Amino acid sequence: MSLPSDFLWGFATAAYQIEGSTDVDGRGPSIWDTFCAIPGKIADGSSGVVACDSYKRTKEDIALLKELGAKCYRFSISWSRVIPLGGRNDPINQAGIDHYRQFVDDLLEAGITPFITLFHWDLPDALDKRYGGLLNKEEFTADFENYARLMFKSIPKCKHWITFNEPWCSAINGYNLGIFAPGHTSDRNKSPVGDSAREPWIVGHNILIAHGKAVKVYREEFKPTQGGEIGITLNGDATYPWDPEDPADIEACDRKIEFAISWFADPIYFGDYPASMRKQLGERLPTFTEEEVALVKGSNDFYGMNHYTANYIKHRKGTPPEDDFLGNLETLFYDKNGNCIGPETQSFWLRPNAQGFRNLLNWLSKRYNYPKIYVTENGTSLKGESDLPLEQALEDDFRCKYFHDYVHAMAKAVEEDGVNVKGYMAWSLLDNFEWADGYVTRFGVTYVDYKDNCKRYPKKSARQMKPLFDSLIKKAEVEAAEAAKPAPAVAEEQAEEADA
Ligand code: GBH
Repeated sequence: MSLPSDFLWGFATAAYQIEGSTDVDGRGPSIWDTFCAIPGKIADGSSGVVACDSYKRTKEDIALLKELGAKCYRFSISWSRVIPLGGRNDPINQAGIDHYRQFVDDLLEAGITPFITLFHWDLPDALDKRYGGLLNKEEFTADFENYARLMFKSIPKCKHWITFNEPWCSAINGYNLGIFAPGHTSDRNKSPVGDSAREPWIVGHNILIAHGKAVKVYREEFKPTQGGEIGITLNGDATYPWDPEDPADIEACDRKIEFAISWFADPIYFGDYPASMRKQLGERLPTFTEEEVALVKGSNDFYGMNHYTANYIKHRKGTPPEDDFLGNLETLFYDKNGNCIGPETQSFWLRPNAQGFRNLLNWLSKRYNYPKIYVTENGTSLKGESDLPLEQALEDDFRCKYFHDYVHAMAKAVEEDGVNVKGYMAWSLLDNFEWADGYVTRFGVTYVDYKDNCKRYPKKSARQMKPLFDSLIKKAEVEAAEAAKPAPAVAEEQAEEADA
């Protein structure tokens, strides 16, 4: 037993991936509605119009969470449901607010702790059209602040807030590769607009400022009375040197994590971007004004960690191309000696390697002085899962092993390395709309039968979670007894004193 008795575990989802009902109750369109409508952007030509139909099935989803024994649930709010046009001078939509308020009430009623993500990539489309969305610092950060305040005020019972999910993905996938909404890239075969060498760094900067503004609002106007906590969720993969003997590969391993995680975490914990990024990107990386440093530095009550996979890292020589975002290196599945990082999945980028999770937990904890961590996503797809008949898909032993290995690696990091993890949310409660991959890639512990009215069938992995965490979380009585026990050395001394 190595996880603390107050450890929270559960599942995560995101609004656009599960809700459907995109034109119900006054919801305005988001950039994902617009993006999905462009032919060729989504692998199976699909969209989130129906998804898992979760907007209409909140009771059913909560019953499922309860059945699986979940202690917490992370979901995101669709901004354009609560402010259909998104802006601070635009009308608010009470029906949207009431929906999420009720959902939180129902979760709490079921004994499940809500974690709310304010922004999981689905910007109101009107803001993109009005002023360029995430690219516009003044407008975007003011509108996000306004939206955040509205949600803090409307849902006082929620005690765990996440400002942004994976800003890396919004910036790189949305403004460099162009594979996510709004699809900007320098590649004119893919998009008429975009500057892959500049826009991602501007977007990343603006997200940090928006995060800082929302945190300030929460801390000044709500935290004193509501008593909750707020942080950001960052994605990052683990790294191993391609050639363990080559110092340049070892250095590139750190640089890879800096370009993925420290891009956001360094400003939040230290007040500035990593030196490695400044060195490579020069003036293309924005600089923080004093006022911005004051907003961003120290703005995490906890670190939200999304983690899935690992890579071997090989450094590159010479000057990187202007649109490079990795840090002048290659990410590989095989090392110099032919070792493979892990088995294939349905996702080209994902290969299980649980030791990497433990390594990265340590890397983060050392760099940022052992912050409180919530693992806000961790999970896997399975190669060919969508081709399996239902009965076989439910026997997802590969996913069971993934969760077993990753959760044990995390528990070891807590027990033996002193890492401060307080919660874990598996991705995902349901098979759902996997962004540019559409519905072909499944990440759920619950099978969703899209051909039969989105019926839900828990897979083996869904049922495995409770026993897995029960075996690792200390019982409160045991923990209290342990804490009350004097340390062994002291006990010995006391025994000697008693003898004398
Ligand atoms: C998460 O992102 C999302 O938060 C969630 O919505 C999604 O459904 C889930 O994971 C599963 O995909 O080789 O440079 O292209 C995943 C994190 C980070 C994974 C970037 C893909 C690509 C790295 N992503 N990564 S690259």
